[in-house]
Amino acid sequence: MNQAVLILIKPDGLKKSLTGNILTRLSETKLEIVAAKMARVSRELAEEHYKYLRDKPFFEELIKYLRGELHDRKKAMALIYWGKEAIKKCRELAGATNPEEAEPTSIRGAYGRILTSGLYENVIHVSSNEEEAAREIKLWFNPDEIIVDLYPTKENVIKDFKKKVWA
Ligand code: IDP
Ligand code: MG
Repeated sequence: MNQAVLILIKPDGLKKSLTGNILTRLSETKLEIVAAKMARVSRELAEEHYKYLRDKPFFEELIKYLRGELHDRKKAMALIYWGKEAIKKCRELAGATNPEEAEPTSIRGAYGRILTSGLYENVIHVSSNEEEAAREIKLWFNPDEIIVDLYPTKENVIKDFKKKVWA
């Protein structure tokens, strides 16, 4: 069964110029990239993304981290990988949440660090199960930004809808 997984290259990954390295590592999975974009991360998006951690003492710093406020990089790169066992394959390559405990050859083991505050700066996000992947993908992407049909959609007719187009 094909699975979709949301990958985020977090602002520390971008600041350390790791995009190429990370995409090369992920290409080992032979999965297909079905969506990709740079995103500005609003507070609403960051809080919704990490809502299950709302009660943790590091939550506020985690939101700042994902928004790029700790790295002077107000952006993240969002990608969807698609294929067989996509979640397991990508999480294995990413390594453990705590970069000190991650396999040294994993992405987080190689490039992550722990801040003196205790926050894990671990370079990438990878959805951890199918339910989380669906929730996160719908949060970060619109259906027309993804080149395969992942989840059911509906058509909305929006009257007087304003949208920027090329001049
Ligand atoms: P995951 O990213 O491996 O799925 P989650 O538990 O979903 O791990 O945590 C989300 C993010 O929150 C982590 O990637 C890390 O940046 C941060 N984080 C999680 N647990 C801790 C912790 O115990 N201390 C510091 N930061 C943490
Ligand atoms: Mg998680």
